[in-house]
Amino acid sequence: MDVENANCKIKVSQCADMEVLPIERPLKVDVEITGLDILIQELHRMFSCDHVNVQDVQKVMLGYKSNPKDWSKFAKFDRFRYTRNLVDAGNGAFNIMILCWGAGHASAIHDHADSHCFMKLLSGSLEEVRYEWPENVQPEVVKVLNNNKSRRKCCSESQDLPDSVSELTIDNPDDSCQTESCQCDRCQKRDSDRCQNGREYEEGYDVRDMKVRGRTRMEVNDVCYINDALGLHRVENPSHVDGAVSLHLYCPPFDSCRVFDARTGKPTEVKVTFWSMYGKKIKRVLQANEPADSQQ
Ligand code: 2CO
Ligand code: FE2
Repeated sequence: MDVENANCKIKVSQCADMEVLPIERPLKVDVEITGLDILIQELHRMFSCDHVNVQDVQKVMLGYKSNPKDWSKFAKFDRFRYTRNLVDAGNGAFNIMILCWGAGHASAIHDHADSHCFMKLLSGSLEEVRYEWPENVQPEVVKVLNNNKSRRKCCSESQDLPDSVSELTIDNPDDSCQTESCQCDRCQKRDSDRCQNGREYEEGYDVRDMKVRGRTRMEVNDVCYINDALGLHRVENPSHVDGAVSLHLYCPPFDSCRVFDARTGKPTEVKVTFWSMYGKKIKRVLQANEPADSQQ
């Protein structure tokens, strides 16, 4: 099974035979969806079946042409960060929300908690940057896929890593040196950079720069899809002036995910929250032990 036919009614790691193939060719849109309420109805109809094809969801989302009259009641912005506004709880099988991105607002690098994420741009423009998972924080689905790949080599191209090394591996910008004890020029520079960056580096998290897999500029009505097998991402409104609005569908819904430090790759579990539900702003009281910034 490939990702296009993957069943997005179930978590990504349960689609065990799914290959990591991003959907790159343009999809033919053969449906016309005449309003947001019709789109939501159609999604309810699709998700009432046991098997929901990833590509079919993308097609109906593409079939809807954004009209602010449909969604402006849900589009609530904050001055400081992007907001998540619940539109429909999808009978518990999926959820639909509108995200509002003020000028320059961005998410952290994050995963999608083993769910399928569909995203359609309704207004403005957004840049999506995809990242590889840090070497030591692979999700289950990626571990399974990687088992089939050939083992990587150490600095000397001919030298296979001894079995014990896999436990000690650290990540490295050029992706070829794997041992802590290696004394080649690149590794010596790596060690000296570590000492010079003025702070303790996190034990076990030394990717420093998360590896970028690709960038996509989204324009109004574009739809993109991501799941944990395809990597991590960060989304940003690149405009210094205009806001952006996007429509997201997550299946299954999730209320926490992991964010990743862009320098070290260290993950932190965060709760995801709503700024408004069904058009009504949420009144929230922060708990004493709750981090103030609980969005990605
Ligand atoms: N996943 C992020 C969120 O739900 C938005 S980035 O696009 O998937 O807050
Ligand atoms: Fe996301």
